[in-house]
Amino acid sequence: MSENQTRQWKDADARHHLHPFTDHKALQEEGGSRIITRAEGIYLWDSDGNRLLDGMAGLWCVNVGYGREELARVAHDQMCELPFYNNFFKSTHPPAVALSEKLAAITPAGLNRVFFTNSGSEANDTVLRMVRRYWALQGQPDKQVVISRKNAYHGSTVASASLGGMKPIHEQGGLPIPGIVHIDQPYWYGEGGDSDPADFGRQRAALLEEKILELGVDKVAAFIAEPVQGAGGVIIPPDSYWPAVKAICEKYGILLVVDEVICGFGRTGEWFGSQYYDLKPDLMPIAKGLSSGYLPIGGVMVSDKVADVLVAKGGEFYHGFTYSGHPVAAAVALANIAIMERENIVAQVRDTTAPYLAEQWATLAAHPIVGEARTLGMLGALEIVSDKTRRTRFGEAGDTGTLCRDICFKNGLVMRAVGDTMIISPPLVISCEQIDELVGLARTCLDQTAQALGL
Ligand code: PXG
Repeated sequence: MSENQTRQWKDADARHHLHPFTDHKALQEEGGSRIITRAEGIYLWDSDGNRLLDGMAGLWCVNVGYGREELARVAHDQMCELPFYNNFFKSTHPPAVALSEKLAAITPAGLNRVFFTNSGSEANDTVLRMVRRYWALQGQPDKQVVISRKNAYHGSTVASASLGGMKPIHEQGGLPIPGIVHIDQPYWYGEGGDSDPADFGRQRAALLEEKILELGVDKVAAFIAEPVQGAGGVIIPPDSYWPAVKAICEKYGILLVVDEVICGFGRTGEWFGSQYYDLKPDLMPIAKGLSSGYLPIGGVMVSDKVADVLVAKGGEFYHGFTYSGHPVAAAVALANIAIMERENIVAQVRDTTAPYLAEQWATLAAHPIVGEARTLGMLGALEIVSDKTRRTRFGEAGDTGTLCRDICFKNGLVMRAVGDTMIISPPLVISCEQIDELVGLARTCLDQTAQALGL
């Protein structure tokens, strides 16, 4: 691509394109967007011809890697056969049927039905409406409140951003909407101080019980959480956390919603994070890895417990999207799952590449500016600190993360910053040699970050 072409794209982009989660003033001051033009395997190329190792799998989604022509062919064939028909008004089509059957087979036991959406955000909007409908049908219309967690990410629509627990998001636009409350997260490194991680995990789980009792069981509909918080900074809860949360949900009979938008489809080394943590979700939102991001598609897996009520009690659920279960997206998702099965990608992550990543990533903990290096499956985080014992950060929160992220881009690595936590979520097809490359690049970038900080 010529320099001229790149300039034209950047200029047109600056004039006409409002990007998601972007400070446009700052973007333009920095010279505009990076233009990504093609990709193959775990690598991206920009319009200047630079190669980047995509440590984020796009946006936590390209699980089978880039360049899968098979998926393009499936999309092509489905577009020729039936490019669109809806699933409303007593209709459906073969791709939606086949995908729902497949999802029932690969998701945890008891989840046998899917409500299709186009994104994770829409899946979580569906969750909010569905849990309230469930309790209304059960004769308990006052059970309306959903408990979530601070620093959770569940999407960007009004309902899903409200379910999320990110303060800066809530501050724009008067969120959360009523009926959603947030408890503290199980972030031991950031908030656990000197406590024992297992005790801390139990304490943070106990907050759920306290909140249920404070609100009254007759008011609480559900608890929603990601198995491992992704956008919040790859927060891996202490092992004591999930068993305690699960027991509390069971004790009080509130619905457990496990948001698998990031953890689903192999990211943890199991098909679903719920299997990793032995959870039995009542509702399970999915998206991203469902199609490896090749086309937009999401959904909510619905347990027999909930679905049986929705179906048995009858009455219409006034909810759905034009493109719910879009035939082309459904066909591609099905083919994506077929690739994962054929290539044994989940087992390879669990048995080979995730243990290797864990081992190699852990070596970064010795770096002078790394306070903690953690992984779970194909998720990883580095806590950047100025003082390892006190866990103090450099200067303004987030500045060092941004500095390190920019250095990563310059060195051909996509690694994201959440505040001063650096995170990765590479394509699941990354090999051990490529993990060496990823960790080597991360180390170089940490060195250069330390240097830029004057160390
Ligand atoms: N739930 C979870 C757990 C997510 O991570 C959503 C729901 C919403 O999905 P959609 O498809 O509506 O985007 C997500 C999305 C980031 C980042 O910066 C993360 C997401 C989206 C955009 C940016 O890490 N996760």
